[in-house]
Amino acid sequence: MSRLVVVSNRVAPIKEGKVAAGGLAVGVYDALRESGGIWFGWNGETSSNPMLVCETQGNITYATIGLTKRDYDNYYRGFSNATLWPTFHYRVDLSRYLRKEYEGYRRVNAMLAEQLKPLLQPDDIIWVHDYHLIPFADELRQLGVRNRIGFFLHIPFPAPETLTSIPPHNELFRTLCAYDLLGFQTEVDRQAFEDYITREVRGVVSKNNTMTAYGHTFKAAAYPIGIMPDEIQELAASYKGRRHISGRGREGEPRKTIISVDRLDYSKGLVERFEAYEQLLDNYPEHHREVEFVQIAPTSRSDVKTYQRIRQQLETQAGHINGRYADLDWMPVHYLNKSHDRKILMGLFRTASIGLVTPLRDGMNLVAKEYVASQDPQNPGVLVLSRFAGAARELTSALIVNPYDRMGMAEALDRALRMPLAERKDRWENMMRVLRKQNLATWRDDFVRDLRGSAQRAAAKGWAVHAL
Ligand code: GDG
Repeated sequence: MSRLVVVSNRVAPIKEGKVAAGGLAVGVYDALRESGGIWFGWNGETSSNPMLVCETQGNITYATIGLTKRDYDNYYRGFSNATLWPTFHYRVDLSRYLRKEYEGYRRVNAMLAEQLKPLLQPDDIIWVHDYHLIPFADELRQLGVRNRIGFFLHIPFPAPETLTSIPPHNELFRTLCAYDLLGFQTEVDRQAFEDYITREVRGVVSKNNTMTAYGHTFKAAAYPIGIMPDEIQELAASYKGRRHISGRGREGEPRKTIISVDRLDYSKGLVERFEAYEQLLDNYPEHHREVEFVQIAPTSRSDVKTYQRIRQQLETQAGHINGRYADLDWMPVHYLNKSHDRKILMGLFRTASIGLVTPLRDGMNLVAKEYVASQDPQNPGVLVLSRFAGAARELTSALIVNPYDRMGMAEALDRALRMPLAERKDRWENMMRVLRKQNLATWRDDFVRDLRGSAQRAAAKGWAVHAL
């Protein structure tokens, strides 16, 4: 079997047998372990003289390199996270464009391609991840690399009108067409990409998701990322450690917990969610003292200004709700910026009556899937899920809400708090079936199979499948 080379913005070596890391890292790691190969990317650090470092564990080589401060500012903080991230999440209002940052983005992609090229073998297949690395295949091609290269976009692919607000969109998406296989989270994202290709560049779409644009023929399809639901079920059930101490309600019953876990990011809809929770307390006084809301939001990208602003806003909102409603023995909102061990999180999900997952836009949202997988089959909680999360395409038995509708969300929370056991079980079983069918292994295997398949087709046609 040919080797797999995974390229991602961040590389975090995983120690054998450790399950602490998030789902994606584990899925990619498993694929690498199966076929052997390289995991290549940024080591997460800045340095004045970055050098490639290779570390081999078993059949996987971790090849990582630092970034100069200038490259970090332009490529990572700048074009990736201040232009592409907001625009792809439909927040053109938060997006900025600076030509020097785009140049830095292109420069880093070119540098990374140059660093990877000497490590490649002729029949390696290369799997590139996410929006930081759109031009990566094009840079490799310019260096003469002819291996098969696939790309998976973890975030949404927006409608063409939104994309065209990025000034160099034409050049950027021309480079995207240098891949052999493009993977999106949902059919909606794939369709948006097709719309861009047909409307903006007059590309041609043929059968089996094959497209031709800018002189390249490639395949574009949806590969929804999943989790390993049975492993999470086991992890959540085995957690015996410290739990969230929720007091007792008016009748002496334990309070019901509503839980949300997100990176602190404006795309996750935290502000709107806090407003909806306040609306629940305003509209339904019968839930006072009977319910509490736990929001875990580890900070991310804290050196980007918009992220500092949202943090301040949430602190104000949490203080405001608690100021209005808290009592000596009841704290309606618990807002925690600390990150938690994965096992603790899954344990908390299991005890929470409601998983509240309401992003304004999200490629997939693994938290929604993890909440469902953590539930006690005999007494499952209710998932309240935004229609704008990719996960809503699969988890149709959740209570689906529009995060812009504060009143609608408060009604859904009230309904979830009252939902009878039989209905909760029914919805949960439907969702577990979906999670088991389309899990992390199927996501990985489907993508890698299609990428290998395209390599075999190329070889059969006598195309060069080797690094020149
Ligand atoms: C991107 C896309 C897409 C969170 N807090 C803690 C913690 N987490 C874990 C969760 C989950 C992961 O982080 C977050 O994944 P999401 O999918 O929810 O969101 P993004 O980070 O934005 O991921 C997204 C994903 O890529 C995969 O393709 O679904 O749409 O934006 O696994 O559990 N884990 C631990 N402590 C925490 O405090 N251990």
